[in-house]
Amino acid sequence: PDASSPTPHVAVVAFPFSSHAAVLLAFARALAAAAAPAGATLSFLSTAGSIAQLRRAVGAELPGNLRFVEVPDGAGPPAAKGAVPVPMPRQMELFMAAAEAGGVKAGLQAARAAAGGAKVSCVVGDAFVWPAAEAAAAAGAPWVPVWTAASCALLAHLRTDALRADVGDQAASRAGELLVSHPGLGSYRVGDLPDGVVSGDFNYVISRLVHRMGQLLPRAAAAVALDTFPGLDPPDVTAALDETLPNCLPLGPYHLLLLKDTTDAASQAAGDPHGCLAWLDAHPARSVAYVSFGTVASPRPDELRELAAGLESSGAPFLWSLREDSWPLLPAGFLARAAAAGAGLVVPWAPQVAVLRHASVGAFVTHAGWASVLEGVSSGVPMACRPFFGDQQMNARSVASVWGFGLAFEGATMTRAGVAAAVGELLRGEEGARMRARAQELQAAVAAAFVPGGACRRNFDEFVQIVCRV
Ligand code: U2F
Repeated sequence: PDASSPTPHVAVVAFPFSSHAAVLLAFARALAAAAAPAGATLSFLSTAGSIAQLRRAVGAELPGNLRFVEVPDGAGPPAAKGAVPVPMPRQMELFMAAAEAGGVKAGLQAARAAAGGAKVSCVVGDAFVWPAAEAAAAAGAPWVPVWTAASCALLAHLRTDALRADVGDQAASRAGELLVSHPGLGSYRVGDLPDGVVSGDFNYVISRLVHRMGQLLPRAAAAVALDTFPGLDPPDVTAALDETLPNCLPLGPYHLLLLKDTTDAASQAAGDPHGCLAWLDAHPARSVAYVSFGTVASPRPDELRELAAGLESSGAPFLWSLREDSWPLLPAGFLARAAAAGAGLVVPWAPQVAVLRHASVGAFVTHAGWASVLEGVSSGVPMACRPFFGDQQMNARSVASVWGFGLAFEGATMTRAGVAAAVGELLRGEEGARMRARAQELQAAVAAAFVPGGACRRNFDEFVQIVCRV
């Protein structure tokens, strides 16, 4: 671009909790690289605490045209924060209240100041942070939200008012009923809907923010990035989204945007302090069960012990990413037995993307968080789902009944026998082989979408063009 014409200044607004901010930063890094030829600069807006965490995670790897800009966390000055840790839902409430009360607007002003006065020309952001829509409008910039969960969950949030009108107070008695009168949702039961849509606490911070987001998206978004790829969502889901939202761009799994192609896992294998990959190297192909429940969910102590016993009795080697505060809850002698026999490795954190791509991993026991489902399927690994909250039940339903590349634990609970049977089926069973074949089909679809000129690459190019308009 010549020096006299304005260059794009893109603000990227994060939801600074769970895995959301890290996913959005990966997205923003890909955007920064792709938008560099247009002379674009990016301001990544998050809270001070989240920025510190992200800096630790990415180290020196930030692109030169991306800078962090702080937005208020709503918790007040450090002195007022006190010694008692604030529970996560309360932190989210404080953040959203601050965002709504001008926090995003202030962030956009700070971004402008940090960029030498360059006006923000587009506001991209985690769709959760709906106050970004108003802040963008006030700044005269388009709002281009990024959805980080499944398409079917987005559909549920877009249709929340209609779903509530339909289901009323009968969510429990109608839990098994298919949602056939709601476009795109006909494969899901009332009981599969995300918490806070027709049941659960409508006042919970996430319930409120996704409800408001669903109302705003159709009229306020200029385009919407979807964390999916062509071939994954059934046609009725795609059609229902296309009908409701402007410029839906499926361009996920987002973690692949940063890679040259889907086999370029080496760049993501950095940071394996617990030696997971070396441990996997010592096991035969497709023999290991990998277990992780993401960044928030924790099984109850009794269920954790059932899972541990089930893994042991499956006879399969297992790699388990388990937060250290849960280790004391494991059955007596479990860790020692696992280590002695080389049968199991329990770590506080695993490089999950690289782990799932490792040839030794043949099964994935997961909470069905959306990033995990996508990482599993794009590695061709079948999964057993134990959903906990939010959208996880809906994702588990998709995995087991819509896509067929995995199963869901009966009664959504893990028992010793259930875990042993699920792991055995996925690694050695006939049904498991069909699930693996289905996962591998979709793995091939992801790979095709991410070659140069593939569908997701083209959609990302279109996304870049939209957000770089000045
Ligand atoms: C919330 O998701 P979570 O953070 O609980 O779960 P995921 O969406 O599956 O994301 C977890 C990420 O953390 C990574 C893993 C995923 O990218 O690779 N990870 C890792 O690298 N190593 C580990 O040892 C453990 C995890 C929410 F709970 C879900 O219901 C939503 O679907 C999701 C998206 O909105 O956000």
